[in-house]
Order: sequence, then structure tokens, then C-alpha cells
Amino acid sequence: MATEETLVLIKPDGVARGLTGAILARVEAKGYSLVDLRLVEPDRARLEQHYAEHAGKPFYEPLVEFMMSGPSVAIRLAGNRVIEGFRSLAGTTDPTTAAPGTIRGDLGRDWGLKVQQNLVHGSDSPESAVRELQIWFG
Ligand code: DAT
Ligand code: MG
Repeated sequence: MATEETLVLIKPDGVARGLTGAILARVEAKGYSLVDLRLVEPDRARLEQHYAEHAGKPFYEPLVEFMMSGPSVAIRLAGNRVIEGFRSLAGTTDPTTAAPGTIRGDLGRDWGLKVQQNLVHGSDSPESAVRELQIWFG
């Protein structure tokens, strides 16, 4: 079986806070492989594709706006069970309550009810990974 791949994003808050290196260090220390990596300033159309499952939710518009607020780092990451493994490294969605030891738990917090500022994105299934890697890497 081919090695699994996932899409990881270091979101605008992570890049702006200078945490790109710290986050990459955790991913590399875990033993996953960087296959491709780029700094991206996504337009609205790309973000609407990426977050299509959340269209219509109350946090959707602020989320898209936040994701357009500055560059993100997009990473094609590979390794056995990397999809669930990266989500485990990332921690749960709300950075205030994400477990210590995780990226969100150690490095994130609320900055005024902004759950969307949780530093990273990771694909949540093999289907999402294929879809999202196409959106960000073509
Ligand atoms: P995850 O990023 O943990 O997979 P998700 O797919 O449910 O979480 O949501 C996508 C992003 O939307 C998430 O990283 C942050 C934002 N978000 C989710 N729930 C939210 C909420 N209740 N309020 C504000 N932002 C939210
Ligand atoms: Mg998600």
C-alpha cells in the first residue's frame, strides 16, 4: 500500500506568530515526511472549496475572513496513518481546552472567542485528504 498523505495547513495565526518552525519541528520529530511545502495566500474561491462542509454555519464567514488575513503554509505530509496521527498532534478544535502536549494545547488559546485561530488544519479522512491536497497543490 502506498504511504498515506494528508494536507496540513499552518494557518495565518501560526505564521504571523512566528510558530512555523516550532510546528514543523513537532511534525518532523514525530517522523512524518515533508513531500511538498509552500507559503500560500489563498483567495476566497479556494477557501470556499476547502471549507465547503461548513458553508452556512455561524462561524463560516469569520473563518474564511480569518484564513484570508495573511499567508498560510500548506504542507503535503506523508507517513503511515499520518491523517489520524497529525490530528492527534494538533489536538482538539478549541485551543483553550485542547490537551497540553498538542500543538493547539501548547501554543494556542482564545484571543477573544476566536476558536478559528487554532494554528493548524489537518485533513480528517482519506477522502478529505485527496480532495484538499487537490485544492492546495493541484
Ligand atoms: P478541525 O479544524 O478541528 O477539523 P472543524 O473542521 O470542525 O475543526 O472546523 C474547521 C475550523 O472552523 C476549525 O479549525 C475552527 C473553526 N471552527 C470550528 N468550530 C467553530 C466554532 N464553534 N466557532 C468558531 N470557529 C469554529
Ligand atoms: Mg476539519
